[in-house]
Amino acid sequence: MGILRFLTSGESHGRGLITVVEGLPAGLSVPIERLEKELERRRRGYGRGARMKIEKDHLTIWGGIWNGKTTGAPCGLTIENSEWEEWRSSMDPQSCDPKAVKEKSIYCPRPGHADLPGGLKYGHENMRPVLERASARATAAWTVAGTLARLLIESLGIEVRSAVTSVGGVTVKVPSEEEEWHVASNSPLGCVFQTDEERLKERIREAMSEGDSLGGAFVVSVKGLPPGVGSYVEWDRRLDGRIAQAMMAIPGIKGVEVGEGGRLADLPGSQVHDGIFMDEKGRIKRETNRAGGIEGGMTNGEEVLVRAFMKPIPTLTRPLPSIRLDLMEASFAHRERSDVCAVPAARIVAEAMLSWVIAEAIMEQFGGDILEEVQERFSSYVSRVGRRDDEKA
Ligand code: EPS
Repeated sequence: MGILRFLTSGESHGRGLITVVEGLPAGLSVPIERLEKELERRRRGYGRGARMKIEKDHLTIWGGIWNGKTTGAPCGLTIENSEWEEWRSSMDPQSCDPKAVKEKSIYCPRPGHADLPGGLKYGHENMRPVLERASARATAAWTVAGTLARLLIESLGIEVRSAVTSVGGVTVKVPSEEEEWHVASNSPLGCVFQTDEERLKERIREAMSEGDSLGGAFVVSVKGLPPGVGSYVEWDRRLDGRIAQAMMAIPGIKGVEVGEGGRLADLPGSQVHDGIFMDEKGRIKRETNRAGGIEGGMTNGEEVLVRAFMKPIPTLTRPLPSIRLDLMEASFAHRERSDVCAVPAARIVAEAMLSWVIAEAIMEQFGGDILEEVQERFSSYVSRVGRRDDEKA
């Protein structure tokens, strides 16, 4: 059992979502507006479906937060689904209307979705219960948990941001300076330049008109970490391994890279590793950051850079071949309201999940019951080892 943990419950078209976060220190300020802001960022982005215009993500805090601060008790939060009353007859936990259930039933699994293996695994010929849970809707609840973690690491001077790097094969400029990161973080599509944003929109419109869907890639950056967060001593303490797990858990993510990632496999060591030198004040510096801020499963004090690659959404308006499971005959995959591209939303979920992993590692290393204790332990460690990316300024 980790020091910090979270669980969620809820279906995409059920009453709503529940998040319970346990292990946060007491005394952490939790402005509900901040949680709402991250949920709003996750809803934005060109290419999302009609649902995102309807959904309000109405958030309620049930416990663990008192007078704006954590108490040390588990934090329980819910998000209501805006359309619950419309879905109630087919989604009621106790008694559904058989006619409504029939109308919403799904017998033709979508290639690329959890429908088929999930239906076989849990014995659902009508795969409605599978897609209700194997839905990107769940990531709203993850965003709540990750934002609580983010508030904790932000209180230690650690910053998380992200940018979209491609959609459907169209690549855009990756931020390199602070101001660019700021612009990309606030842009609905995660771009530095308006012209790039237009190019991505154009690509999404094209896919939409063809009844298709698109994937893409994004990068998440963490600034302000000292060297030595995570560890090399056992496989499950290695920070890059934990980051990869959290990123791969986001629906649709098929690959994760730290720093230059896979591109490093083709180069000789002399062109890969980041030379170490001392500046005029005797401080340890790096010439480059191809390692993406992680060496030996630990942060090395440079900016942590994580890239993730997302496959296109499996729900297609022009569906692929499938079979009808109840009749065992050839058919086409199920179609329903969906997004065309969820890459800009996934990068917000990735910010939250990366915050979560960093917060977990920090609580393991510097944890305490009270925020001030965590801050004191963290800052005494930082004064010993330094915080290299700060020193660049
Ligand atoms: C989703 C399909 C769409 C998305 C949904 C995930 O919802 P619906 O089927 O109700 O139109 O909008 O994403 C969210 C609800 C969300 O909050 O991200 C799917 O099939 O996974």
